[in-house]
Amino acid sequence: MKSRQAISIGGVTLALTFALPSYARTDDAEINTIVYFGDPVTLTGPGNQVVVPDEVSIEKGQTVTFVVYGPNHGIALYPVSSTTTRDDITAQLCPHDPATNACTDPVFANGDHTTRDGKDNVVIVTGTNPPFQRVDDPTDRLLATSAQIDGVAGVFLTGATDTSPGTHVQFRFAKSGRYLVVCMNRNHYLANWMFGFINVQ
Ligand SMILES: [Cu+2]
Repeated sequence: MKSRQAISIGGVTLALTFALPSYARTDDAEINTIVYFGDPVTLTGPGNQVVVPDEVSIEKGQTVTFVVYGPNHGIALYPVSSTTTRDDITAQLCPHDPATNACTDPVFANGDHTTRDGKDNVVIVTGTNPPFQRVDDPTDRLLATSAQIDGVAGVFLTGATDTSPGTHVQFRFAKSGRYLVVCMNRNHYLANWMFGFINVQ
């Protein structure tokens, strides 16, 4: 959108053109926070399987855009208690070798695992794989990008590479609270701890 304003200076009329931001509606002061879903620098392997930053705070009504980097990610979002810590979650995921930071149990991601929040409320029950190919518990979930329908698992998102853009998933947080965002790829979440938090105040 452009607005034109005519100004007369010394008998000479200048037509000035002002370029405005390219949003569809410029009267809304939209505040958006970007969270990288997959490390934007390390594009493959376990090093990619992180949420950056892994904790953000926004105001109620604002949006987060998850900018996907790297392959085979799916996004799921769950409310959790305000007291839930990162350690609360990782204690329920595959133990990591302190030296290599790698999951110590190669079949962990296919097992049935429950994630509870800081108040001990059940947030996610994964079931086993097979048949459940994703981290895909719909209970109280706000968003899922790669859900399984009957036996068919939804595809993962297209992640950006060095030369091509990826998926941008934008979500508006209408209610205050603390939210857990996890990767729906069982190996990414359960073995490699791909999750983060969004605080909405
Ligand atoms: Cu992932």
